[in-house]
Amino acid sequence: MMKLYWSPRSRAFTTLWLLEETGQPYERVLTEIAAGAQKAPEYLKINPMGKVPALQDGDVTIAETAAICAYVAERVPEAKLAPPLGDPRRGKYLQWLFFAPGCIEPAILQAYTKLEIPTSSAAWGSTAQVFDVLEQALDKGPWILGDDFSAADIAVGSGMNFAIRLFKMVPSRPNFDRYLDRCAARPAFQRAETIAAG
Ligand SMILES: N[C@@H](CCC(=O)N[C@@H](CS)C(=O)NCC(=O)O)C(=O)O
Repeated sequence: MMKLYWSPRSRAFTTLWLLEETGQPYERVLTEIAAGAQKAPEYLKINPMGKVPALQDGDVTIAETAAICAYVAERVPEAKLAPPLGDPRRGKYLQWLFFAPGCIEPAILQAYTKLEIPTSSAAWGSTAQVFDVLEQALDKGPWILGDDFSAADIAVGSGMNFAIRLFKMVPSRPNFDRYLDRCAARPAFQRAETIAAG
C-alpha cells in the first residue's frame, strides 16, 4: 500500500487530493511540520530536503509534489489521471504538470516577496505572465487539457487554490473562479480538505 508522509496545511494537500482521486487505499503518516518532524534523521532518509510530502510504495521512495503526481497517475492507470503513453494529449499533460512547480510556484513566491527579476532571466517570466498564460489555457475548459481531468489539474489547481483562495496573493479572474469552483466541487478535493485541515 502507498504511504504518504504529510503535514496539515502544507503542499501535501496536492498529494492528498491526488491519492483521494485514485480511490485506492493508502496510509497517511503524519509528519507534523510545526513539531519539526520533517527534519528528524529518520525522515531525512526519506526526503533529504526535509520537506513534505513524500511517498513510499514498496521499494520506491519519491519526493517532490509534481513527481508524486506523475508517479501515482502511472501507478494507478485505472484512475485515468494521465493520458497514456503514445496519446497526443500527453505532451500538454506533461507541460502543465511541470508548469506547476516550474512557473506557478516561483510566480507565487515573487508575488509574495515582490522581488524584481528581469523577465528574460526568470524561468517563469513574471507573475503576471504566468497567470495570463493560465487564463488563456483555461479559457476552453472545463480542465486544463479540455474535457479530461488529469493529475495536471491537481498540480495546477492546487497551486492556484493556494495562491488565489487560501492566501490571496494573486487576484482572481472570472475563469480562475470557475476553474477553482470545479476543482473544489470534486469529492476527492473535499475529502483532502477535511484531512489537510488536521
Ligand atoms: N519542492 C517541494 C516543496 C515542498 C515544501 O516546500 N514543503 C513545505 C511545506 S508546504 C515543507 O515541508 N516545509 C517545512 C520545512 O522546510 O521545514 C515539493 O514540491 O514537494
